[in-house]
Formats: sequence, C-alpha cells, structure tokens
Amino acid sequence: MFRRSRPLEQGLTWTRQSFFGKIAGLLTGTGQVTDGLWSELERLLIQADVGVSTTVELVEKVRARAAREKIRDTAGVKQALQEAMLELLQGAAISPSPILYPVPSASHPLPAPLYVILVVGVNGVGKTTSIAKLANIYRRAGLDTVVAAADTFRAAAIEQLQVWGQRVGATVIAHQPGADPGAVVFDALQSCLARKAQVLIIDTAGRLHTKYSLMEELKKVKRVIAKQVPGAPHEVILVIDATTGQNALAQARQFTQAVEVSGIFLAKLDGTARGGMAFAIARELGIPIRYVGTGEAVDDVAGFDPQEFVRALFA
Ligand SMILES: Nc1nc2c(ncn2[C@@H]2O[C@H](COP(=O)(O)OP(=O)(O)OP(=O)(O)O)[C@@H](O)[C@H]2O)c(=O)[nH]1
Ligand SMILES: [Mg+2]
Repeated sequence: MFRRSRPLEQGLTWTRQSFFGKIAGLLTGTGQVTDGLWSELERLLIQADVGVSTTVELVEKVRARAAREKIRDTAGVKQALQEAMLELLQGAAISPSPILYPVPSASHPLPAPLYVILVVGVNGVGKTTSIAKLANIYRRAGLDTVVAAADTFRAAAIEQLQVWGQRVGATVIAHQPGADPGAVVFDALQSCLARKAQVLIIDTAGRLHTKYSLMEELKKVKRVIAKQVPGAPHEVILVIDATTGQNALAQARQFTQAVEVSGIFLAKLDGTARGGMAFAIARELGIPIRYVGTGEAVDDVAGFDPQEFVRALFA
C-alpha cells in the first residue's frame, strides 16, 4: 500500500520512474561533465514537459554555475540543478496565501464574513473533483463549508457535485441545469451570509450553452461575488490537468487574463510521467501551485511544497 502521509511523492511516482529517473541516473556519482551531458539533460527535461524555454533557462543557469564554481562531477551538477529548480518554483510563490493549505489557524484567520474561493478551468480538467477535495479539507477542519454549483452546463455536473457534497459533509447550493451561473452564486452567497457559513467554494463551467464567452461569464460571476462580499473572491484557483502538457499553459493564460488567478490546483499529477510541467507553470505563468491532485479519491490531494516536490522528483 502507498503511505498516505506522502501523497506528493506518491503522485510523482510515474514522473520519477521515467524522465526524472533518467535524469537522476545521468547525474549520479562522479561522472564527467561533458557537452554531451548538457544536451542529454536538456533532452530529458523537455521530454518531462518542463517546456523548451524553461529547460533552456534552467540548463544555462546550471551550466554557468558549473563553470564558475568549477563543478567537475555529475553529482555536483545534480545538486546545482536541484537548487535551480527550487529557486524557480519558489520564485512563483509570491505572497503565499495564509489561508489555503494548511487550513486557517489562530495566526491565519479566515476573512470575515465569508471566505470565498472561485474555481475555474476548462472542462474535464478535474474542477469538481478538486473542489470536493478542498471542501473535505475545510470540513475536516470543522468549518461550515458550502459549495455552489455554478457550472449549470449539464445536469450531471450538478448531480456530481451534490454526491460529493453529501460525501464530505458540505452543503451544495444548486439551480436547474441551464440556469444563470450568476444567480446561483448570488443565492449561495446570500445563503452563506444568512447562516454564517465560513467557506464558500464555487464550481464554474468549462464551457457554456450560449456563444457568450466563458471569460465574460467568469468576470460576471466575479462581479456578483465582489458586490455581496467586498474583497471576495479571496482566491481564484485555476485547475490544470497535468496530463495535457504544454497546451494547458495556453489555456491557463486566457483565464489569468480574465480573472486574476491567485493559485493553481495541478490535478491528475498521478496520471502523468511529465510532472516537469510544474516548472513551466511556475516560470511562464508566475502563479504559485497550491495543490496537486494525486488520484480520484477525496483524500488524493497534497499541498504543493517546492522543496518536497524537488526532493520527491529525485527520491
Ligand atoms: N487520476 C486522477 N484523476 C482525477 C484527478 N482529479 C480528477 N480526476 C478525474 O478526472 C475526471 C474529470 O474530473 P471532474 O472533476 O469531473 O472535472 P471537471 O473539470 O469538473 O469536468 P467538467 O465538469 O466536465 O468541466 C474524473 O474522472 C475524475 O475522477 C486526479 O488528481 N487524479
Ligand atoms: Mg465539473
């Protein structure tokens, strides 16, 4: 059985066993630092979905350092690479949210009167499942958590959320399929404020019935939230499917332009050998990854810790 205490490492199993395993193999022991080593390293990083420009930047940085510090063996290169990777991931962790993961505490209280998390992403990336995972974390911390079914695109989406809500003990506010997402959100906010709920997580659609642009719809939802709860949404979480590779970055940019994404939930990390994508996200989007999805179950989630991530890649 997997050790539940190390979900991040578990989620990286495939990535570690493939491309990063080869990188670790390339950089073990006291091998010589040759030109061939750098091009092989570059090739493996690109295969692991680190992205071409991010790979080139990483390798250049390590290579320059190796020359400067007269690093002569592969073990030294490995150390320098890990440090460069960590720096890259930490660079994106601008003003980490005091609230998201771990859950609020006395020193990190929830925003009053209601902590609002808006979750966005294209269809099928794992939004609803990831919301269930977040709701479960907040419920387990004893917080009154409500989920709004603002993805009204299909009936099954609403039912799916209701099933998850029941399972994790979160109230689900929903309207009929095809309803106005703004109206669902308005209702959910009113209901939360009336009963003094503490956390509201909003599921949104990845596509719409109408030709009306998804981004315009999201902006509208955001305005509805801000009008009811000044300062909200406190977090806009973009869910990215780790298995979709570099395409996901282009999609992500559209969302970041429309709704000021504050954090990434990298879902389905367990389903890919290309976990190097995290580096491309950090460098090219400059948005911190907050969580990773490590399976389909509600507990298959881990907070993203750059140090642990880099360690687990080479473990
Ligand atoms: N292996 C794995 N599967 C996941 C993970 N997160 C979600 N999934 C699966 O991905 C599929 C889509 O998940 P949903 O949560 O329905 O995705 P969505 O973005 O809400 O999809 P739409 O509502 O259709 O836009 C489901 O089969 C989930 O079980 C994860 O971290 N790991
Ligand atoms: Mg969904």
